[in-house]
This record gives sequence, structure tokens and C-alpha cells, in this order.
Amino acid sequence: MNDANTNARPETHPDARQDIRHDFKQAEPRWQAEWERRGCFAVPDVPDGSQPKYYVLEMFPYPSGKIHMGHVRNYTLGDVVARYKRARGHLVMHPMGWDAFGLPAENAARERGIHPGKWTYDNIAAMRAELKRMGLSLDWAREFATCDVEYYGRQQKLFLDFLKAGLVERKESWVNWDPVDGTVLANEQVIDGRGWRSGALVEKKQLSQWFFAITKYAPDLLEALGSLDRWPDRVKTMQANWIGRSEGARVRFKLTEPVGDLAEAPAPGIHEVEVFTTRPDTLFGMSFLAVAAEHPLAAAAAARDAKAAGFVAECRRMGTSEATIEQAEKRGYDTGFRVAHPFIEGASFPVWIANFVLMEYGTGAIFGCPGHDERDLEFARQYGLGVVPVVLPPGADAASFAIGDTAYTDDGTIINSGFLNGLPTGPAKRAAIEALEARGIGTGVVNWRLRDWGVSRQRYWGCPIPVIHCEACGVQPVPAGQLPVKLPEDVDFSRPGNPLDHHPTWKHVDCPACGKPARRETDTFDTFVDSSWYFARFCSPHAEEPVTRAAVDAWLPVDQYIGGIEHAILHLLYSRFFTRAMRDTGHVSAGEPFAGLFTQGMVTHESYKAPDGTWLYPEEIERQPDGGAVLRGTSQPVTVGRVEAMSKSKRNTVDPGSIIDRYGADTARWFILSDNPPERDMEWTESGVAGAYRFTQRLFRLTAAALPGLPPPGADAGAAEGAARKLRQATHHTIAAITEALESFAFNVGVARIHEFANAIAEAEGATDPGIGAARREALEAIARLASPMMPHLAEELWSLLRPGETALVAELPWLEANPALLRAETLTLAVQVLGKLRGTIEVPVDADAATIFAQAEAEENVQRAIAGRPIRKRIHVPGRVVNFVV
Ligand code: ANZ
Ligand code: ZN
Repeated sequence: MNDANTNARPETHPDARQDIRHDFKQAEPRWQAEWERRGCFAVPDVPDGSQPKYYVLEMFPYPSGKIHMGHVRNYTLGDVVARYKRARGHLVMHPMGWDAFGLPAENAARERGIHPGKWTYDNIAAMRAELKRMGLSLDWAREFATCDVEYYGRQQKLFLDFLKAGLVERKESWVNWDPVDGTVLANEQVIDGRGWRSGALVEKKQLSQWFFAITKYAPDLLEALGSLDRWPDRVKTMQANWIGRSEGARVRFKLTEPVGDLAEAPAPGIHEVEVFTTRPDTLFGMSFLAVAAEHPLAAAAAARDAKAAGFVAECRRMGTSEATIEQAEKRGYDTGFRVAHPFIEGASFPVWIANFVLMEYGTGAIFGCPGHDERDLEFARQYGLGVVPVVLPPGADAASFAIGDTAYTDDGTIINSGFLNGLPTGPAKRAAIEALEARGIGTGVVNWRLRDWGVSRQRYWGCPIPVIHCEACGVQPVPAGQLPVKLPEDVDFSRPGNPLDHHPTWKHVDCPACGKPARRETDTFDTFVDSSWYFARFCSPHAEEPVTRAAVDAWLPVDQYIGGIEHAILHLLYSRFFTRAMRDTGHVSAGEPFAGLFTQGMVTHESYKAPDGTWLYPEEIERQPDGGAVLRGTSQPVTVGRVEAMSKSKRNTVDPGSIIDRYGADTARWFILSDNPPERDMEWTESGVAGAYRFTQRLFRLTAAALPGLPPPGADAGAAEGAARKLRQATHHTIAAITEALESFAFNVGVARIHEFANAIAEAEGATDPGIGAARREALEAIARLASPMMPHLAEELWSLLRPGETALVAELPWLEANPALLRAETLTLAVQVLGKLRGTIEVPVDADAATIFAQAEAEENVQRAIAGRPIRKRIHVPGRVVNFVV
């Protein structure tokens, strides 16, 4: 044992004193209660306009039962913005609610016999309590759940307004049908082509469904992306691709006589096939035509050819999603029909049914050009179809150019193409379209990838679609006086299918037009509908109408929206559509819902695996000094896996509730902000949280230890010298730096600056220079207030220690302003040259005169050596830069 510890510090640094501790367990609930008692975060529906408004919103949570670290990160980011903007003098609206309809509640009902409503509201209660422990500056009076009839009833009203305005249509559409359960499946319920519950092969089935006419706004939704200058470029690109404007042509191909054993002509009335193409310049490279399995021509083939019928049926069993189709192997069936080429006299090509052609896009038919399209090439290689190159890459040789394993999809010069030969791709497209139009067999068109939004779902736990079907009168809107259409409580989940459909009485109503017995619509809305206008409802959450015009016009658009990149396409696009539809039906003035968007990164964690290959929770393992890990309390080795996004399946999750129990909310918030810029992934580590916790305690001790020596509040901090002056400069530099960091979402930088500032305060602890007391008070008050958006409870605690008599809370104080005089540099560095050669540098006061500067420069040791006793013939001073001596 070593008893002569020579490295021991001579005395305990005040910072290391363990006797004063911040008791977060009693402090955090105390400040939360005080904020609520004072209504610090409450705002009116219709502000009086005396303050600029600021609407901060985080994507509202799905009430799964527990909050996760992704929520903690999301809501902490929003809370920093909200608290900061409030301090900057804005009237800040920061609401919270619940995206509460959806399948998991129905699953709970089927699996555990709990009513979806009870399951949902119990989860909401649990999660609300957890969120309240985070100390978020929310206006809880605005809270609602989308499953509240007060909300979804107003949604029904909006729907009827949209219906009247021609923004809703009823169309036939394909769905995934589980023939065993007799139910429609969502795409995510189809696993490897089978129903997730029954395991039955899923079929495609046509149903009549409701669609929002989002395609009417396609050009505007695309163009307006240009005005969203506070959206990430990545998200705007994803939206633009989804809307997918493409210019091309529609070309009608004449069917020739049928071939092979097909004796009769194609189905009566079908003489031609229309295709959509973005590459009319490649028409001479055609080697086949392909139609979707649902195309009338495929039906005609199936009607007379059992094998064709078999192939069509097989295609039906594939999922309906574009992604499924994209990944599937390219497969096809030659119908035996042929089409004539529009330009090449006498040439004809086979018509195939192909699984990669979608009925819902373009015309549901394509011409295949394997030389210049990947999918077509894969298909042609599989079935031995021709490959003719018609676009020559720049610099390639026409005589030797051939297509190998990959298609050439870029621009070039047209070859092997009759009248198009020699033209570049762009002009060739125009020339081809002109020729098609001249012959009356095609036209130039703009095509949109965006589809109308199908919103009908055959489920119970959603907002009922408010229409009535009458045999005599057709579809009738539910009369306004009969709204809301409430979900029945007494439902039976023991049978498969939609409980609304087999409810004994609910759907039987009288037709509002003729009064005869009619049938209520039993479909409910896609839950994306619920989340497409909640931000508007928050502005007047108790209004009789869906929204109060004065409230939405005052608060919208949301100034800062924050959420995950996973919602970059659908949720944002649907919300943008809804805002436009609400504008055009007179509900709001705004066209865009979200002026600013921030997409945060994920929270990641190491993953662990037991020797038997099962995943382990972080609390089940113990790290070893050598970097390895063992099963807690044993010597059994554990494999430390990759750092990955927290997920239940990998068990690499950390429960926010237990972190708040152990360290408090401020620590969780501080750590989650500290690690990385918020747009990037952040790694949650035990050592990181522990470090954040130590910092909260350090800040508390710095303040508590200084208290007895501080002058009363309001002492003049102006006359500071030496260390006091230095501390004052650190204070004001920090104010400026934190302000900039919070303005630019660089919250991790803000955290780092506060750490540095704490060091500066600690460094000045022993100082006795004139003005040090006032400077120390100024610094400690500043650090509490600057940290308050991130650590709001600790900030209040420190502030109440520093200002015992004060009534205002930090949450009510304005933001600090840096004093420009203290930001200005007081000295500057000059280079000193002798005969133009750098010999040293000097630091002089900014206002030093030339004589002082020359004297100081001459006195430099290195400069003296270079002058070497020679007389100085000339002294040159370039202010702010250099001094030069000529000898
Ligand atoms: C011939 C061609 C030649 C094509 C070539 C491409 C390259 P975007 O840009 O996404 O609009 N297409 C058209 N309708 C389709 C459908 N219903 N299902 C599957 N594919 C379809 O894509 C347009 C291109 O996708 C079209 O241009 C068509 O193939 C294909 F060298 O026509 B193209
Ligand atoms: Zn009727």
C-alpha cells in the first residue's frame, strides 16, 4: 500500500466538495408545479398581437404505452426552441396531443380482450405522466387525442366540406384481401405474400373506396417546395421525387392480327394499346410491349388462354406496394398478341403481361426498350428478347457500341433510329413527339407519379367516414345535424373482419334523402388523415367548428416543426395537401402548414448478445475494464455488438423513466443535447449520462459555494479589473455564443460553451481583484439563465438561490443580451519584422500609440538579436498588422 501520496492536492477545491448537492428528486416536481400554477406556458387562441407569435411543434406521439428515447430527444429539442423563443419575447404556442387511432389498439383488443379505447386512454395517461416529468414547457390545456369524438367529429365535418368542394372522390381500387380471415390487410400485414395472422395467400381484390384528390394540387405541391427555405434540402428532394413530375408522351400502338393458336381477334373493342413513356426518343429501340396484370388486354388474353389466366392470378397474389414490385423478380407471359411499330413500316412486336408494370401508373402499359432501361433489360435477358442500342454515349464509337450487363440510361446521340439519327436525346424527344402528333397516334404529356390518396380502411379503431349508402339515392353525406358519427362502444373482436361491419345495429340507418332503410359506411379513415390537420386544431382545440378562423390565421403556419425523417414524405405531403384543401374550403388562410422543419437523428445504443444468440438489455450486462462485457453477476461473456438505433427487437433500449428516476430530467435533457448535432444520430451511453449528471451537480456546487461571498443583486459589475474583468468578458462571450448556437440548432455547441463557461467561473474562484464579487454574481446568474432552455429545473433552483427575494422565475425572464463593450478584444497581436523578416510578435492594447508599440517591439529579445546593435534607420507601423524596423 502506498501511504506517501505525493500527488494529493494541497487542499480540496471547492468544486469537489460533496456536502452540497442538488436534490433533483424534490426540485424538479416543485418547479413543474410552479410553472403550471403560474400558467407560464399558456397562450390564448387568438392573441392580441402585442407580441410576435411563434408556434413550436414536435410530431405528436402514438400512444403505445411508454415514451422512448426518440421521444425524449424530439421533445427536448422542441422545448429548447420554445423556451428560448419565449425568452426572446415571442408569444410561444407549444402544444401536445396524441395520434391515437390505429391498428395496435385493435390488436390489443383481439389478443388481450381489452377495448381499443381503454387500451389507448390508459396508454395516454401513462405517457402523459412520463412527459410531465420531463419538464416540457407545454400548454397542456390544448391537449387532445385524435380518438376523442370532439376531434374526429370535426374531421368528419372537414371531409364533408372537401366532398362538397370536389376534393374527394369514390373510385375502385385494389386492396390486399385475406380470403381466410375475410378481411382487407394493410401492406405491412402482408408478409411474404401471406396474411400475417391467417397465413393464407393474399389476393388482390377491387373495392370501391374514398380518395382525396391530392393530385389536383400536384403542380402546386411541387412548385411551392421552392418557397420552403427552412426545410432540409433532403426532405424537399424526397417530396419532389414522390410527386414525380415527368415529361413524356402517350403513344397508341395498333394491335396486328393475333398469332399462334389464338384464332380469334383480341377482345371486342380493343384495337390498340396506349403506353406512357418518358423516352419517346428510344422508340426505335423497342423490342416488346408490356401491360399490367390488371390491364384489359391481360384480361382478354386470360379469357382465352388458361396459362395467361394463371399468370394473371399469380400477379394478383403479389403485394400491391410499389416496393414489393420493385424488388420482385421480373416475370412475364407472352400473350401472343402483337403491335405494329409507330414508325417502322411492317415491323411488329410481342405483347407481354409483366409483373413490373403497374396498373395505377401512366396507362398501365409500356413499350420495352432494353438497351436503355434496367428493368426492360433484365426482362429481355430473361426471355431472350432483342436488345438494340439507340442512344450512343458521348465519345463512344457507333460501330462497336453494344449493351452488356447494364442498360445505358443517360443522354447521348441517337443511332439506329431512322429520322431521329444524329439528334441529341432532348431534341430527339421533341422530334419523336412531333412525328407522333402529326400521325395522330400520340401526344406529348406531363405525367405525375403522385397518386390520389386512398383513405378508406376496413377497421374499427379509426374515424368513421360520414356517408350513408342508399340503394335508391346512392352515396349520401351524413347531414350536419347528425354529426359526429360516433364509434359504437359495444364491439365484438372475436370474429375476423371489421367489427363495424358485423355490429348488429350500428350500420342500419335511414337514408337522409328518401328516408328508406340504408347502410352506414363502415370504413374508417386512414390514420394519416388524423395527423394531417392536428396542428391546425391545436390553435383552437375547443372550438365548435374544426378550427376558429381567427385562431388559425394568427398561429399558422407552424414556425418550427420537429420530427423524424421517417415522416419526410407521406405525413408532410398529406399535411400540405390538407392545408390547401382547408384553405380552399374557407377554413384557413395559410397554404403551407410548416414554415420551418427540422429532422432529428436517431438515438442509438450498443447492442449485446448472450452466448446462445439472444439479445440482452443494457441492464442485463456489465462492462469489463478490458472493454469486454459479461452477463451481470456472472463471468459469462457477452458479445458487444454494433451501435444501432434503439429498438425493442434488439433490446438495446434504455427506458427514459428509469433515467429520470436515477438522474433527473435535466440530466437526460442535457445529455441528449450534448452528444452530437441534433440532425445526426446520437449514441446513448451510461458514461455519458453519468457525466451529464456530474455536470448538473457541479453547476449547483459552483453556485452554492459562492453564495456566502456574493454581493447583493444589483451590485455594480462595471468596475472590474484583472480576473474580474476576464470573468465578465467570458460571461458576455458566452451569452453571444449560446444565442448563436440556439438560433442555429447547434445545441451541442451550446452545451460545450456552457461547460467552458463553468470552467472559467471555477478558475476565478480564488481571485480577489476589484469587482470580482459582482462579476462572479453576474457570471453565476448568467450561467443559470443561459442553461435554462436545456436544464430548466436546475436553472430555477440556481436562480432562487441567487435571488432569494425575487418573484420572477427564469421561465418568465427575458433572454440575456451581451454587452458589446465586453465582446470587443482589448489587446491585439502584431507581427514584428526586422528588414522585412518576421522576428517575433507582441501583444499591445488596442488603443496603444505608435511610440508605445515601437518601444515594446524593440524590447523583444528576438528582435534585439536581429537588430544586433545596429542603428534603426526607419520605423514602420501598419496598424493592426505589423511593425518593421529598417537597420
Ligand atoms: C420506354 C422507355 C425507354 C422508358 C427507356 C424508360 C427508358 P417515370 O420517370 O418514373 O415517370 N413506365 C411507364 N408506365 C409504367 C407503369 N405503369 N409501370 C411500370 N413502368 C412504367 O418513368 C416513366 C418510365 O417508366 C416510362 O418510360 C416507362 O418506360 C416506364 F429507354 O418508356 B419508359
Ligand atoms: Zn335514399
